[in-house]
Amino acid sequence: MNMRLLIVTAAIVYTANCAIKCVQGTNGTAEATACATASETKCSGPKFVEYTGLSTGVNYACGACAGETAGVTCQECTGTDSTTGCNKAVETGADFKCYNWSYNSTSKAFQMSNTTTTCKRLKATALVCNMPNGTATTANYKRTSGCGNCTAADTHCEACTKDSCNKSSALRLAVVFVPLLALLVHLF
Ligand SMILES: *[C@@H]1O[C@H](CO)[C@@H](O)[C@H](O)[C@H]1NC(C)=O
Ligand SMILES: *[C@@H]1O[C@H](CO)[C@@H](O)[C@H](O)[C@H]1NC(C)=O
Ligand SMILES: *[C@@H]1O[C@H](CO)[C@@H](O)[C@H](O)[C@H]1NC(C)=O
Ligand SMILES: *[C@@H]1O[C@H](CO)[C@@H](O)[C@H](O)[C@H]1NC(C)=O
Ligand SMILES: *[C@@H]1O[C@H](CO)[C@@H](O)[C@H](O)[C@H]1NC(C)=O
Ligand SMILES: *[C@@H]1O[C@H](CO)[C@@H](O)[C@H](O)[C@H]1NC(C)=O
Ligand SMILES: CC(=O)N[C@H]1CO[C@H](CO)[C@@H](O)[C@@H]1O
Repeated sequence: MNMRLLIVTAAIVYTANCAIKCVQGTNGTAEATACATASETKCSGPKFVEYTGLSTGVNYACGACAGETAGVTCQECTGTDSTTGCNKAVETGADFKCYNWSYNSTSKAFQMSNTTTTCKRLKATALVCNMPNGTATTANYKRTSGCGNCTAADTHCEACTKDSCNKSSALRLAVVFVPLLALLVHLF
């Protein structure tokens, strides 16, 4: 066998084995493994939406996002032969909680949800809750979730940066006044 033939043969063998590696499975825990189809160029997986979390029902897989336009619940990337996988599970920061606010058309005012919602974030993302301000209407506060920042469209919106911080001011006043009242009652 001459040298040139050897190189060509080696190149063919190399190309044949050169399938990209993607994380595969229902969760992102597995190491990336070689794709069954050698011509595959993309990996895909569930999309992480800031403050909402990972989309459900989308698998980690070889190939482009199936059945939908990439970017809604699924995201794709260009594969390599690294066992890390370009579609590896994202690193998240600690969950936090916020109250939702919804408009009550009977009382004509925004009211706070009785329970908090768990908010999800990426590792480097700040903790933020939002709430309508005192003069907000459905036209200028359109958020349905208290998790995350105010958007530019929500002009009558305030944000705060502590866990469960976006409580109603009525509740806050009660917290301040009850001990004060108790003190006054005690004094007189
Ligand atoms: C992820 O999926 C694998 C394979 O289905 C399973 O063995 C493993 O327990 C799962 N891990 C988690 C954290 O759900
Ligand atoms: C809306 O406000 C009315 C009047 O204050 C109250 O009776 C009703 O329970 C509120 N609705 C909800 C869903 O909280
Ligand atoms: C919170 O709970 C009260 C009492 O159970 C109820 O009247 C009110 O409608 C609830 N608020 C919301 C936003 O669901
Ligand atoms: C709510 O925000 C708007 C826009 O910044 C402002 O004009 C309005 O005074 C605010 N209302 C309250 C009660 O802070
Ligand atoms: C808050 O809003 C989010 C998004 O609309 C929803 O998924 C969640 O169930 C709500 N939580 C509460 C406590 O109402
Ligand atoms: C959201 O709010 C946080 C905390 O104030 C801030 O650090 C971050 O830049 C804001 N993000 C956007 C997209 O405005
Ligand atoms: C209880 C509490 O801290 N509520 C906060 C909710 O968010 C608004 C907007 O920043 C703050 O002003 C409130 O203090």
